[in-house]
Amino acid sequence: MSQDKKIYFASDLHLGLPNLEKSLPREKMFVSWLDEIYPSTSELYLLGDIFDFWFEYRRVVPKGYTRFLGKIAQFTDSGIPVHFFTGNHDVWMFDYFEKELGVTIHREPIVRELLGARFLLAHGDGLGPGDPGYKLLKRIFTSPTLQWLFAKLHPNFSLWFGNQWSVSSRYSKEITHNFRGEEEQITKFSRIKLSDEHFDFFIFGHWHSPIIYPLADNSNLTVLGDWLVSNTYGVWDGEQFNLMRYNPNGQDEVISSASLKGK
Ligand SMILES: [Mn+2]
Repeated sequence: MSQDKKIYFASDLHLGLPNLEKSLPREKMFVSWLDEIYPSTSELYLLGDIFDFWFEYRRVVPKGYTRFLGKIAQFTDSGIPVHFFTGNHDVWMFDYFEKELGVTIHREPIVRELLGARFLLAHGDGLGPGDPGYKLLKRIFTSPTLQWLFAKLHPNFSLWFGNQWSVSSRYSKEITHNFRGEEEQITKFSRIKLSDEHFDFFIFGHWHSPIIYPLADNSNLTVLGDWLVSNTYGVWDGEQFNLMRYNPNGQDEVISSASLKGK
């Protein structure tokens, strides 16, 4: 890898799961990873489900996460762009993080040219053909009316309720999802995109199984994994994309890599 600055990708921290106390060691580990990458980071992408449940009121936000939020502020205050994607668990991040932390929030997949390669980045839920039930649920969750009504609830109740809902939702139970290759919605989605235009890398969170899956000779799909079991992240230096496992006590382990090939 070159010594130049790199772009880092991580997702599915699920901070707060199952409660603040038990999530604290995970938060501290993630912050120590952020400390390690800080000197070499040119940009940081967090691809969703950062929080297991998040809902912000106009004047009130959930307790906790101060170490994580402070570290993110250190990145943005020193001019490193940080991107938050909303996941299916933290779809209700409104403008607090943009105003307070200076991060950019993305609610839809984005296309980016990063150090000479074309990326499509998304959390990964509700993409591709099919799954009408989930897509309907997502429409309900993003409805301004429902959000307005939810904000009328007392925070002690709404945040308790949201946390209960989140812990019992199917994605918390299915922590280790086995990637099923061509069967996956994100694979189908990526292939449809790829038939229109070229992408070197598709990067997703959501599925909690760290993998680089080749779509074509010069195009790869990555699922970043999570910080509940895998502690994995992606790093791109302009030549090679590595999927890595963070080791707080030594060298990080390379799980899989893909290099940029001629288009
Ligand atoms: Mn998740």
